[in-house]
Order: sequence, then structure tokens, then C-alpha cells
Amino acid sequence: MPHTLFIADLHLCEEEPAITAGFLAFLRRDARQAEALYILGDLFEAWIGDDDPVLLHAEIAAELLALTRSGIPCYFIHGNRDFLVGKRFARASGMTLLPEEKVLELYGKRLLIMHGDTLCTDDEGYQRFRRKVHQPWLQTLFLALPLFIRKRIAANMRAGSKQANSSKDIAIMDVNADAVNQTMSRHHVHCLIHGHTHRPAVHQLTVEGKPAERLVLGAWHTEGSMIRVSDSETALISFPFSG
Ligand code: LP5
Ligand code: MN
Repeated sequence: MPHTLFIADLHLCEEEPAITAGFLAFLRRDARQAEALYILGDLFEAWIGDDDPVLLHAEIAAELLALTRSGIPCYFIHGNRDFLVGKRFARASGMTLLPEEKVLELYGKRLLIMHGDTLCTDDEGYQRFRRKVHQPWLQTLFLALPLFIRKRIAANMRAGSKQANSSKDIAIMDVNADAVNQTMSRHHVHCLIHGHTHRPAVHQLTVEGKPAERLVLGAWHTEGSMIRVSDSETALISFPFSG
């Protein structure tokens, strides 16, 4: 049956080869059966510029390009770890970069897709941080720095983030219900798919007086997580890396 796949939060890095292997298997198996693949951010653990010569990045680009060349389009929305993925990587991988929020019309359904970090409005520290690092001039400046300095800054940010997270209330790091409602109402959608929170679930809610659904993708730690949308279903599925 024709269907479209959504994934997020793989956090690929050279230190986690099992996740990379799981993703490559997914690209060669599941993704080939789909009509399109949408990656909703944090595909990579950290991204400090398309010019970072990491072997893993070239390998992933080549595999994605093989998928898109086989006729299956692949779309990407930036996450909070890889918001600097740019045109060069998009070209190398054949992926189309999408804006932060995108409404899709699929199989007669209207759905909104996004990374999910912007919905976590109770996390004021993060939202402040996000506003800063999303300033174009700061990004341009950062990308012009030598790679070893960028690496050091990113490592500092990761360490700062880990430290900040350890003292944050768990509830603060989840989405804010009003932010979800406002965002869905603004786009007049009754289905939302996002990642970021690493809390895979299907939530029922009411938007503009009608029943609605919010599907949250899981992170790829020890197994894969995807959402399959077709004519007949919108399903959250976890699956082993091999098999
Ligand atoms: O990522 P995760 O899961 O740890 O937590 C996120 C939020 N944190 C982030 C920060 C990223 O991890 C950092 C990624 C860096 C890679 C790219 C570098 C490119 C730099 C470009 C500059 C223009 O997103 C975390 C949320 C959590 O999700 C849940 O939603 O809470 O937010 C924070 O931790 C933010 C803190 O509250 C405040 C910021 C601490 C960062 C300290 C900066 C020190 C930098 C020093 C540089 C000289
Ligand atoms: Mn994220």
C-alpha cells in the first residue's frame, strides 16, 4: 500500500556505529518501499558545518543520494543539533530542506510536521539559547571560524546543555500544551508529527473543537522509530536495528 515514512532523532555519530548500521538498513529496506521519506531533525548528533570532513557524513550523504536517485524523495527539517545542515549537504544527499513548520497533504489528510523543539516553550533557557544561535549573522560568523574552533564551541555547548538538562524538571522539557494547540490551530491541522522530546507516543487532543492527534517519534537509541502514514493508518512503529 502506498505510504510515507517519518523519522527523527537518530543522533548519528561515529561513536555509535550500531545506530548508523540500523539507519543504513532502514534506508535500504523500509525507505525503498515508501513514496517519500521525511527526516524531522537531529539526524546527526551535532553539525558544525557542511565542510566538516567526517567520513560518516559522506557515507550518509551517499546512501541518501542513492535513495533519492532511485526515485524516492527525501525531505529534511532541521533539529536543534543539526540546524546548520546547509545547501551543500542537501545537494550531496539529494535531500530537500524544508522550513521549520511544514503542512503536508497526504492521502487525503492534512498534517503538520516539525522538529518539536519550538513547542517546548516552558524551557525558557533553551528558547533563549535557540533565538541566539538562530541569528543568521551569528551562524555566518560561526561557519567562518576554523573547524577546530567550531568543534571546541560545539563541545562546550553540548557540555553546557547536558549540565543545564540535569537540573531541569522533566516536565519543562516536554511540549507545552498551549503551544501545541496554537501551532496546530494556526495551520488548521488535526494531525501533528514531531520528534525532539524522545517520548514516543500518540496523544489525543482537541483542536478548534475537533478531535486531533499528536504523534511523537522516538529517538534511535537501541531500536529504530518511525511513523508510517497511508490511506488507512497513521502508525508509530519501533523496530530493531537488524532484521
Ligand atoms: O541537545 P540536548 O538533548 O542536550 O538538549 C536540548 C537543548 N540543548 C541544545 C543545545 C545543543 O545540544 C547544542 C548542539 C550544538 C551543535 C551545533 C553547534 C553549532 C553552533 C552554532 C552557533 C551559531 O539544543 C536543551 C533543552 C533540551 O534539548 C530539551 O528540550 O533543554 O537546551 C539547553 O540545554 C539550553 C540551556 O538551557 C542553555 C544553553 C547552554 C549552552 C551553553 C553554551 C556555552 C557555549 C560556550 C561557547 C563559547
Ligand atoms: Mn532535538
